Amino acid sequence: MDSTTPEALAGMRETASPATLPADTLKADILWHVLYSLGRDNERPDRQTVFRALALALRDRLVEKWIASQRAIYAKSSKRVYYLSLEFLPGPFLRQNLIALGLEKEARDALTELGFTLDDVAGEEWEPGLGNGGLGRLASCYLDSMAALRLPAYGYGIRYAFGIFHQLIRDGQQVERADNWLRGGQHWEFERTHYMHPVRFYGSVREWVDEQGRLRHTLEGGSTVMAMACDMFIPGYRNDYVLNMRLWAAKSSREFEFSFFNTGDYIGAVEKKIRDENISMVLYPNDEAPEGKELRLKQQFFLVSATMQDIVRRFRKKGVAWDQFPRKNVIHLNETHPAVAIPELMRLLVDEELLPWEEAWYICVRTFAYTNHTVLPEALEVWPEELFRKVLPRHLQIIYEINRRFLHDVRRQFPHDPGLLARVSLIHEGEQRFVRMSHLAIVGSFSVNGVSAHHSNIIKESIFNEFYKIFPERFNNKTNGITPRRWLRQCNPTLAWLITEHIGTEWLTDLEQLKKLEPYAESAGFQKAWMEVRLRNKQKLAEYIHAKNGITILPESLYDVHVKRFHEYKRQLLNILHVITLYNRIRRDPDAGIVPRTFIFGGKAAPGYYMAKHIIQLINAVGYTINTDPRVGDMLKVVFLQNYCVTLAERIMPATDLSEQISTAGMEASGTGNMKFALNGAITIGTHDGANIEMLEHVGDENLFLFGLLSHEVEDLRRQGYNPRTFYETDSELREVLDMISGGYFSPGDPHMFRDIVESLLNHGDRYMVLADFRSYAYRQQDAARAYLDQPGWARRSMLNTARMGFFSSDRSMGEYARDIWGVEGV
Ligand code: RUG
Repeated sequence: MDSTTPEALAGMRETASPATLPADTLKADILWHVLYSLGRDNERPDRQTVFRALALALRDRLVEKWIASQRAIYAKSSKRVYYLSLEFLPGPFLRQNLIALGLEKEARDALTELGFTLDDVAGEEWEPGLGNGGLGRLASCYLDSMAALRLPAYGYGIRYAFGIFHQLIRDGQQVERADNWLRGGQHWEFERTHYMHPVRFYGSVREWVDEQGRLRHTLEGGSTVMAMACDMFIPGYRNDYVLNMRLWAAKSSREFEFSFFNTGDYIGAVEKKIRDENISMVLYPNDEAPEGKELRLKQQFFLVSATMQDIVRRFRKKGVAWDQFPRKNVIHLNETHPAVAIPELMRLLVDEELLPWEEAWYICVRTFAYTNHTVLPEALEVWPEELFRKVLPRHLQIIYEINRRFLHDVRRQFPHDPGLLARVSLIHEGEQRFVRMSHLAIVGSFSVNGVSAHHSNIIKESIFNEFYKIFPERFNNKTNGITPRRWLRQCNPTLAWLITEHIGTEWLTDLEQLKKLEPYAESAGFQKAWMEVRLRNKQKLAEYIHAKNGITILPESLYDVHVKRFHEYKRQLLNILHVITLYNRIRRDPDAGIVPRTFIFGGKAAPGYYMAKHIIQLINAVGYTINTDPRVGDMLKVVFLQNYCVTLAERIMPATDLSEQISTAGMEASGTGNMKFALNGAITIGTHDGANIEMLEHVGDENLFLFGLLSHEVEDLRRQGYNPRTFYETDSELREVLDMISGGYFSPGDPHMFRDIVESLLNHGDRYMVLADFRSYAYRQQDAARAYLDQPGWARRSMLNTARMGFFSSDRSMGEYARDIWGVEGV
């Protein structure tokens, strides 16, 4: 057998860890589940049925290991980590679970006997899109690493019935379709239909004095929804350790009321039930710009309330005093979205446990830790006070009390800066009042971290500078990371095998081991093997593109890839301006010696984000013009792959030559796509932003193409009065490109179609400094093209990128969180 095939890879070192169940058992289990769990004839099950049965057979194994892991945590009485996130983006589970359990080869064998291939069966899985992008995907990488490190951790989120929308491209435009990921049933999870917590919204607060003369608060009225636990298991890599990702689904409390069936208004009662269950119906599709919608606030509290009840229930079992709570629990807030957990814990301690405020607050600020993921002002979450009061009246009171005490302390600490109080207040005062969730999260947490060194500095120096002065000890950095199990071993099995053949398997759990590849970077034989694997990956992507988009691309061309959410700060627009520049050079001189390139775009725009959707349309229009222009031929192709998601990312990462990470400096908190590409041997063209800067430090500037303004230059330019028109007037290539877009070159049927894009650049301030960075980007692109012509040189750069990405493992990130923030160790 060819040793570089995925089949061979599946067998690699499987004997090193306990693959306890031989193939016939797995096969027997599949057939058993086909018959008894799915109720189908198991003589000739179809592919979807086999997928479901295999998932169930694996879930059996996962649950056994999960029980054992839970027992170990109890036995050690470990401090527990609760990771709260409104989003998780796990991607398909099948291959990950097989790899982690060491059952890939057995599964292949069992499926072969049943007349299927693993690829076919894996293709039946519909990934849960329970996140928008980077933030949710990071949470899933972190769960994988927590399991790998055997941390006593739990992930908590919401089981949205509809995840991030399914994107179609119709006539070049984004069209959104509902993502009904549960329609075929869910085979990885356990729905705990008898395991529910009540969650209370609305109502009014009654104040009263108890027999001991204490002022008490009771929420009266309002409505209650039940939170039902749905558990999904996250196995550690070959370590028999399994974590639980507990997702809450909303169930109407009316179902549990006798009167529900007795009511005179039966239909009305059913309508109310449906309204209650709407809470977990759909994920909000906004990345970076939250909307102040009531349902969203209810979702946040729904997650928080159910989770806090779970945590408290588990803590109570220990029978220790409340002051031990922070020693036994740490609650991590993934962004401010679950920050209402802070007043909720206060409410539990003060209103229900009757602890004095000071004691309760002492517990609170030793329990919570908060990660910030953005510096975009519009992404910092605020809630209209009125809305907050309506949905969570008691919590608003508590926030006011937290604020009163906090401002009192600030006044004492900084008596000579009266304006400071308004700036740091948890409440924004103005025509309308808003609750500032980031201020709440900082004041209520013992740790506040950014997600790259650069971003953490920006936090300290600008957006949260005043909090940094008040609480300097709270601020720290934890650079993001990605799991090498999914983002190399799973998505790029042939490269993973080539690496393993040379340096062994340790890199799978200690990514710094990839450094051992460095000496091979100069070896002609290894370079050849490396580039062969890469070419094969590129061929596969070419086949996929041909099948999906009907476009034929050259696998030997430079694959220049820009996949991520569409947002103006991520500057897909800058990329397409450069594409048009190349097009013009070819039009002027077809023999100009342009390196053949395939530009690949992918990503979703928030449905209400006009400009982002318009840029998608422009890219498709430019693509159509270029791909059908006979003068261009194979020299340039532009492809937009619809519905970018984890599954698609797994196809794209291994086949990319050049990775576009070109956000305006100072705006991308970290990025994690940048890491996935580089780990798979792509070379980055990027700005001095987010984690790109640390990647540069690790891979070396000869192996990464950096360009553009630095963050402080962006700020300076803005302060001095940035005039994008000067760039238009002085750069003839740029002018030609912009004139073509606004003149209707790419939209002959509607010449005005893209005029507002050019307007936004020339006449509305070019907020993201696309024009200011255009020329240095175009130069750097030329450097990249020249470098690509030297294939051995490119091979060396590619290998060194992979070899030097050890730092960017999420195992490293999680290790740092565990040691520096959480104070927990592996079980
Ligand atoms: O935009 C950020 C990325 O830079 C970052 O890598 C990722 C994970 O830390 O989080 C993204 N993000 C930020 N997604 N949503 C937000 C704001 O809520």
